[in-house]
Amino acid sequence: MPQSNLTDAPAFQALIQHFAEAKEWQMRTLFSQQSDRFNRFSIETAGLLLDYSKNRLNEKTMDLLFQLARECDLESKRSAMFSGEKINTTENRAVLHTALRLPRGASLVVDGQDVVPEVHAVLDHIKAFSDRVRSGQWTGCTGQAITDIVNIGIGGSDLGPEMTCRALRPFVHPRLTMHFVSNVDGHDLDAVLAKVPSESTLFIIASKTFTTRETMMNAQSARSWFLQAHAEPDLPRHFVAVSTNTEAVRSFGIDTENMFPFWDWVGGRYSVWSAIGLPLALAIGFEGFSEFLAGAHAMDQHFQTAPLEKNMPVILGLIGIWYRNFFGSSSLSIAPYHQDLSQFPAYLQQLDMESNGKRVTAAGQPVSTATCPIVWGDVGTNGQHAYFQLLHQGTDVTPVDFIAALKAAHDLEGHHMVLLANCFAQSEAFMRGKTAEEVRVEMRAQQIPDEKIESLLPHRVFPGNRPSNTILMDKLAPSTLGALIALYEHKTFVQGVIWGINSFDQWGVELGKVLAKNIEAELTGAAHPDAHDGSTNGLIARAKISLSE
Ligand code: G6Q
Repeated sequence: MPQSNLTDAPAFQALIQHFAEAKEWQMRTLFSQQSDRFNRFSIETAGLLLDYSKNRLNEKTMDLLFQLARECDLESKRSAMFSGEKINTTENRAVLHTALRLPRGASLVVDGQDVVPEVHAVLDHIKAFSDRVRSGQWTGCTGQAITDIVNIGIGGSDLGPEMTCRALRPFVHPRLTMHFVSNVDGHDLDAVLAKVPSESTLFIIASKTFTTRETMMNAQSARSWFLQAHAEPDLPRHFVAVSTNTEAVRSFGIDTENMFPFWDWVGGRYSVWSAIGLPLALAIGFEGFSEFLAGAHAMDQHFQTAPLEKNMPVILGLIGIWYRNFFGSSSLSIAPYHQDLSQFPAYLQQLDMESNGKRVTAAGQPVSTATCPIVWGDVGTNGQHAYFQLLHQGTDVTPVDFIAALKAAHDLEGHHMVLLANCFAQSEAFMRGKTAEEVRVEMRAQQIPDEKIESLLPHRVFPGNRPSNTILMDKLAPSTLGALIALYEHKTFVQGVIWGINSFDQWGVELGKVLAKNIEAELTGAAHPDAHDGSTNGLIARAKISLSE
């Protein structure tokens, strides 16, 4: 039932009623009443386990949430995405990152054309190129094998390759060092150029449009830097491009033979599976990249075929709806207990907040409920020594997603057990909290006088009942990373469908691409003292004083 207002959906109304009761529940009680709660509220697929038992919900909550998903036509909207319907209506585009992970031989016809052969033609090109670079057959202009790869891109053309290359660090070719430059702030490029030898560095200019100001400026500066030491005909051995804009790539001086294309139906934040993933293929090899795609494809198949009740991305998405729209949680913390996933929270921040940070429905009407929460986080155990204070004892209830790998990729003794123990202990502490009586017993055992105990008591009590999910994998490898990213992509899709928004445009980001142009001209050229508000005029005038010194 496509309702005009989400709040009018019968299941939404039933959830409001149900929440009046559920908000009083204590998870400690739920666990003591249901000894098999872990079995009831956990699911395993595509190499990932999701334990969602430490949440303020029961079977009825989930049933109502599944009903809500059905009333929002989740199943038909899911089919529409997978079959290539133009669900990104404001840009009139299909949304087909899932087609990038289809195996060779599959078929998906969009606008009368099967896209799978094109996808695999680009993958073949990526394979041939990455094999040559990794084997040392592709050399720089002095005949040296490539030692350093610099990806220049921003947003979706940076976060995916950088996050995945970092996540799969143990799989990276030992001769290759990966670098990522995104910020127009010259300190970013300058720091990388200071480290890399021009004769053995390969630059990848990654931009879907090949017009993004930051990327083009960094690319031009990298080109000038290169030409200080080498000649123009040497450029093609050191600069390749990933783009949809052949003309702009050619006029930059890149041989279009070394251009890796993708398509308008691949959104920036969903593009790591396309040629935008070239740095990852170079770093871990094409076989590893194929496993990464296969991991995501396994999650796609699960999402596409499993009933809602046994569907991991659906469950994860609906739990998020429960906290956002009923408990009023305005943020979601991502806590990977894995150093190599240090960029994963930032990656999810873009995926989720750029997709679902919307205030009107796909039909252009104001939404009737809150939409995307703020997504943030950092690796454990580091976060425990910083902002976890607020998560334990602050005034807001912030749901947390814990992510951990059961096996480590190092053999340093003891570390991994300590890491895992901390991960599990934190989710337990969020759930249980610590009652006044438990604090008293603990302090008495430490021989602390009663008077002192009572004065410290309010500070040492933990309310608990704070929800979390835990996602476990055997080890962080190309296939599990692929499945993990796809899990969150589909979770984002599920929530976008419930909120009735277009998760695949980004007009707020487009605005940023044009806003600075006028001010840039004013900073470097003639001032227009009255062009802006008083504050902006004042800042421009003050900057010009320093810039002219
Ligand atoms: C992603 C966004 C945005 C985009 C960048 C880079 O979904 O649209 O982050 O990826 O602005 O754009 P180009 O690849 O066109 O340079």
